[in-house]
Amino acid sequence: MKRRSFLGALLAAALPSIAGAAAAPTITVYKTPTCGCCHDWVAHLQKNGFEVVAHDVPDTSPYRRKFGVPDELASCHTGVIDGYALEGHVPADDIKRLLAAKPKARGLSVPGMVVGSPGMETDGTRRNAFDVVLFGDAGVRKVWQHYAARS
Ligand SMILES: [Cu+2]
Repeated sequence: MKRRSFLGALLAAALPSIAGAAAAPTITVYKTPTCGCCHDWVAHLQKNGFEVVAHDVPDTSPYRRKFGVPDELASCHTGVIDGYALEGHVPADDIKRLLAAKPKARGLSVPGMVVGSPGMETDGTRRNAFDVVLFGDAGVRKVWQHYAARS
């Protein structure tokens, strides 16, 4: 599995045009091994057509730093796709829109752990309101998508 993903990465690096045409873009995810909601977020991505390569790491903060996620936007896991960071429980639709629009930014974050965001579902359809934040360097922040509360 490790070896296969390494070969996949090599191929993607060597053949960017072919990789770009692939139907299922790959999201690399860094999470801690005991994180249940991280696992559920990965399942949400897969259900929505993404390939996911998940790595269990003891601490995700070095990956946040590596991919330019500011501390105040931190959550439980850090993903990366096409050079964009994905922090926390970002919905698959917002990632698809990001990849289509290709804005000049570092990535998307759903800071914290919002009840009702993908992978954070509790009872039924209950959801707290949350924003998916598009972030860039020098403190640039934009609301990429707002989700209203639901009971
Ligand atoms: Cu979480």
